[in-house]
Amino acid sequence: MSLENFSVIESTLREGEQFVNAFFTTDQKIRIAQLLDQFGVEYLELTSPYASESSFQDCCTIANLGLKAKTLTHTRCHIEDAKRAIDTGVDGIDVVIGTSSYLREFSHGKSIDAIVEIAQEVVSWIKSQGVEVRFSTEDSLRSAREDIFRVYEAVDALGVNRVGIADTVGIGTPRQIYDLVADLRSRISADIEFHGHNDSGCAIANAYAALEAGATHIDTSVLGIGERNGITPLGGLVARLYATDSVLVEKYDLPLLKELDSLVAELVGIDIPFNNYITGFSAFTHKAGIHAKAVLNNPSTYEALKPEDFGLTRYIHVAHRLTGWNAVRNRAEQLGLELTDDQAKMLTEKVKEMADDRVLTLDDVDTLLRRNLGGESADSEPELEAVAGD
Ligand code: HCA
Ligand code: CU
Repeated sequence: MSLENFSVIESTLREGEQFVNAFFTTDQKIRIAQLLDQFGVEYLELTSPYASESSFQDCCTIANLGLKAKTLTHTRCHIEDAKRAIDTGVDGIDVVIGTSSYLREFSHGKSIDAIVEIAQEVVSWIKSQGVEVRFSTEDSLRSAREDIFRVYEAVDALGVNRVGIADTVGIGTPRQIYDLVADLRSRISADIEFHGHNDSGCAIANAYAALEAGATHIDTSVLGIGERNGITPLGGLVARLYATDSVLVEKYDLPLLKELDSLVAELVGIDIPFNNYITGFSAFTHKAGIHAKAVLNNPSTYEALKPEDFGLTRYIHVAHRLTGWNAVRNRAEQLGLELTDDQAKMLTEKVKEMADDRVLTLDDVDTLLRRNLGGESADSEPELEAVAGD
């Protein structure tokens, strides 16, 4: 199992550019690349230089930024594409060809024999140029296993650095991925990369299963952006690995995740989803009174991830009818107000009463606390109209 020894191939600047809203200027690509490099990803995958003239120029620019991360570009399995890729100065080339019957029939029209032949030609040529080469079979999950293994074994014999399994349509389950990777692991010596789409919600679990089965490289993008609903998100993979053992991701500058997610969300014109791993706005918010009480005593009761390790803070949501008196008292303490147990319980009942009528704000609760503890008797009825304040 290679959980201890994995690398991220960060593909925001390749797969991510295939997200419907994505258009990155050169400067924006540089910002993304530099921030990902600072975060500590091991590889950056860049759009094929064959895609357009500025894609070529941007590839050259990023390959020459002097980043710690290795730069890769992504190409079809053609010698001309590979030549153009070499001209950019990247550290490696990720080659891909479709092996499923769908793609063989409706995309490039090649037989498996023809794929093996061209794969050998392209991989040998790239190797002769002294850069890393990865060979991946697009739509691996809907390809016949004997077909993809023939291709992988042929390129493995040539000394390819990595072979890639691509769940192009997001159809695989963790068990299928585990089984496929484990089988492949026993047949070849090259490293194994996994690229998984999220159409059916398994992209993170599948990436994790691939690592458990012996894969060493996982493709990600920031927020998971990519074709359709995207691929394994960088933050989600980090959350998954951290929850297993935070040591696994200590090599990364975790507080930069928030900046990365915010930057990419802004550049592609979306919000960070509320339920996003680590950086979603409610990722560290506790609401029900029972949860709040336990979290105030020991955050691990309801937190698998420590917000402080990501430069974030937890939030106890007080102003609602599920609240509890420990949470209310804690809020009072934050305001510098001392509450006896009885006062806390009585004021909590008032919060619940008010919250049964309408949505409360934290200001409402603060006003109630201040009124009742700032001189006025705790028994006096809060002026609900005035407290509403909105
Ligand atoms: C693509 C398809 C791809 C390739 C993945 C890979 C996929 O847009 O070229 O190179 O391993 O999902 O199959 O992203
Ligand atoms: Cu993809």
